[in-house]
Amino acid sequence: MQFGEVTALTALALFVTVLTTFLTVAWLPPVAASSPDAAALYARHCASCHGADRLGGIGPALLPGNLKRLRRGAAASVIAEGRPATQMAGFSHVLDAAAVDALVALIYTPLDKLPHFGMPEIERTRVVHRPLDTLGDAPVFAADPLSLFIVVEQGDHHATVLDGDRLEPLHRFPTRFALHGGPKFSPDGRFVYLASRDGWITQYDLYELAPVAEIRAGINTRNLAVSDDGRYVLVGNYLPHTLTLLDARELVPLAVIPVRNRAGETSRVSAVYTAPPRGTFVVALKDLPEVWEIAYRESSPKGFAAGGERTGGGLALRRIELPGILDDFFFDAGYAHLIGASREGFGQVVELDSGRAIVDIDLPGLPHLGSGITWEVDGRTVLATPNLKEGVVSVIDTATWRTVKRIETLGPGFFMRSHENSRYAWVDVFFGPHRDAVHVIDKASLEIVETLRPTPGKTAAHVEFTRDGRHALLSIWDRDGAVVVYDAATLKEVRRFPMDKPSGKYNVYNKITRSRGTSH
Ligand code: DHE
Repeated sequence: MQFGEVTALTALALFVTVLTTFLTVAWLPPVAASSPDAAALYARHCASCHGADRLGGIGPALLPGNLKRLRRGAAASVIAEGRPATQMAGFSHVLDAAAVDALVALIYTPLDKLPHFGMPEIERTRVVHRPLDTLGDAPVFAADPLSLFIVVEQGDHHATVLDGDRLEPLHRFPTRFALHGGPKFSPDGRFVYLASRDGWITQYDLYELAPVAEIRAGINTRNLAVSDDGRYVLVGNYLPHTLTLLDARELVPLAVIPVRNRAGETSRVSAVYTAPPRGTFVVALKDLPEVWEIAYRESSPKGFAAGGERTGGGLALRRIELPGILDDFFFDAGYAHLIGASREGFGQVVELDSGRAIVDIDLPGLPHLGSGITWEVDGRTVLATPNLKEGVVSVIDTATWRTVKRIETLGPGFFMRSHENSRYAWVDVFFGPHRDAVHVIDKASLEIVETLRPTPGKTAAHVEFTRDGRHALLSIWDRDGAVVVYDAATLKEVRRFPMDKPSGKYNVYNKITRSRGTSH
C-alpha cells in the first residue's frame, strides 16, 4: 500500500473516530458539576483516541512524563477548546470546568505500575510505507540532496525540507506528535530518522520525499542514535526503562534492552549518542551512576572486557561506573573523552578508553552540553556550551580542561552553533525577557560582537548553518513564526519563510560530516 493510500485510510479512520466521538458526546447527558468521576470521563471521551491505558493511540500518550512540555492550564484549554489543525476536538459543550479539571488531574497522575512494552507490543506497531526495494536511485528533485535541511515545525507537527543552496522550501510533510532530539541521518544522507516524545520512530526517504517505515519503540522516548555504518538505530526511553535496538533498514525491531544495574535497579535513559571512531553507542542514564557503551562493530574498542556482557541483539555492553550521575553529554573531537554535567553543579571528564573520571571542570548551573560546540583559538581547541540556568556561555580549553572565559549573555540559552567557515558562533537567549535576542560571538576574541533581535517580542532560537557556512538559519519559535536566513559574514537578514513554530533545523551535509559547529 502506498503512503498516500495509508494517509487516506488513516484520515478516513480518524474522521470516523472523531465523528463517532462527536455523535456519542452529543447524545450524552451533560456531566454534573459535582465530584466528576475522572476515570469514567476518560473512558467515555478520551480512551478511543488516547488508549484505555493512556499510552496513546491515534492521539498522543496522556502520561505526566509525556506531557512535560504542556502546562496544566494549556492542557485544560486543549480539552475544552480542542487543538487547531489536529484531530483533537473541543469538549466544552459536554464537559463543565470541574470535569475538565478532573481530567487534567487524571492525565498528570503517574500510572500505578510501569506498563509492559516489549518486543511483541513494539512489533505490532510497525508500518512499512515503502519497502526499500521499491525506491528509486535518484532524488525526485533537482536540488543537491546533501545541501538539504530538515526543519521541524512543532506548531502543527510537520517538517519542511528546505533546499540550502537556493534557500527555498521543497516539501512539507506531517510528522508524529511532538518530535524531540536531533533527527539523525544515514551515513550517505539519504534517510533521516525522526523520534517523537511518544516513542514513534520514522525512517524518511529524502530522495523520494516519503516515509519508509515507522515503529513505536517506547512509550516516552528521549532520542535516537544511528550507527555510523548505517546498520542500527538505538532508541533511548524514559518509559519503560529500556533501549530499543532497530535495524536501520525499515526499522525492524531487533531487541529490547532492559536498562538496569547489576543489582537489578532500573533507570530511565537520558539520551543515546553515536561515537563513530569507537564504533559504539554511548548511553546516558538518568537514575544510575553508570554510562553504558554498546559496541556495534565486530571488534570492540579499548575498555571492553573479552567475553563480557552482551545485550539482546548480541552487541557487547560495557558499564562505565562513575562516582555520580551524569546528565547531558558532549564528546571531544576524537571521541576520546566524554564531558558530562553532574547533578552537583560541575562538569566531569571521563576518559573513554580507561572508563575513569579524570577531572572535574568548572561548569556551574545547568550547562546544556548536548548543544556544545568546539573550535580552534590560538592553537588550542575550545569547547563552548550555553547554560539552561545562567546567562553565560562557558568556554573551556580541551587540553587543560580549564575555563578560558565565561561570556555573560542576556539570559540562559538553549542552543549554540557555528561552522568551520564562519568566524562567529551564535547562541540564543531562550529564557527570560530577552528571549527574542540572539548573540553573535567572535570565535577569536570570545567577545559578543552583535546582538540580533529578528522579531522583537518573539523567541529567537536554534541556528544551523548551510553546508558552505555562508548562511545561518534561525527559528522564530512561534505559531506565527518563521525561519530567518542571515548572511553569516555580514549578519544581515537575507530572507525569511513563514513557519509554524519552527524548532530545530538540520543540514544533511553538516550532520553526516559531523561538522564541529553543530550537534551530533
Ligand atoms: Fe531537548 C535535543 C534533553 C527540553 C528542543 N534535548 C535534546 C537532546 C537531549 C535533550 C538529551 C539531545 C538529543 C539528540 O541529540 O538527539 N530537552 C532535553 C531535556 O532534558 C529537557 C530540558 C527537558 C525535557 O522535557 O526533555 C529538554 N528540548 C526541550 C525543550 O523544551 C525544547 C526547547 C522544545 C521541545 O522540543 O520540547 C527542546 N531538544 C530540543 C531540540 C533538540 C533537543 C530542538 C535538537 C537539538 C539539535 O540541534 O540537535
